[in-house]
Amino acid sequence: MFDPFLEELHKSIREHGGEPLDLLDCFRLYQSDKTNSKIKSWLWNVPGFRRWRVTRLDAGSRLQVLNSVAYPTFNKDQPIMGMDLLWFGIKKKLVAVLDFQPLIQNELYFDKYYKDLQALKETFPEFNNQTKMNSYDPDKYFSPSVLFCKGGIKEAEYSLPIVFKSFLEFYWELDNKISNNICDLNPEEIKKLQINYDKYSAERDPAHGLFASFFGKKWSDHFLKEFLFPYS
Ligand code: BLA
Repeated sequence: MFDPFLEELHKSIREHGGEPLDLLDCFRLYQSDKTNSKIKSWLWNVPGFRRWRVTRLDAGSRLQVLNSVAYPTFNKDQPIMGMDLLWFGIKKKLVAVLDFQPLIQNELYFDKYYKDLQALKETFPEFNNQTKMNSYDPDKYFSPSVLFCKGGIKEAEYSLPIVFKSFLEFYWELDNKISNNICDLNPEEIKKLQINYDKYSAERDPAHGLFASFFGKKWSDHFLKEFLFPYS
């Protein structure tokens, strides 16, 4: 389901000067014969970013996932790129969340970075899911322009490819936005906010139980702490 998106993401990272980094073997690919599922991850060194990770989980018709987070270097106050795409094949259910995850909730910050994302959201009302988030606080590291779709095959096949492509393009363009720091965030503060993002996400991420059920608790704890959210 998500392989074309994975390829597009990796191609786009390479086009922006990204180089693959070495990863522990157990993070690069881990599989469970018992549950017939596998999980692959990549880590990229990308100019302007201190860390860019990508994960693809394949548990057949039960679940397909593409998840990626890009952390800009501490001298830039631009948002963290976060995407979480899930396809529950048996129920034919799509959960797609794509956001420029804001370091702070501030109107000036939103004016600076979110015009394109907001326009994209307005073009695709199916990405304007209004149901309350269960595990996360929408006002913490999510923006008012978050693209959030709970849909089915129609959204997965028709809207998501367009939304995904535009989302990535708009994220790369953030770099071209005036680089002076209008919100007075200095590198020390940016570092703190990014560390808090990892701590907060490690606590809230609804994936942990799911990982444990597919790959066992020991590996899942290791993966969460060392790969997904190393600052947690
Ligand atoms: C939801 N993400 C979920 C859910 C699961 C995962 C199982 C619940 C799905 C449902 O509502 O039925 C799974 N999350 C994963 C997996 C990984 C992961 C497998 O991190 C790791 C490989 N989540 C993110 C990022 C964002 C994000 C970067 O990891 C930001 C865009 C958002 N995921 C996100 C949101 C929900 C979600 C907002 C809905 C949760 C809610 O309703 O509170």
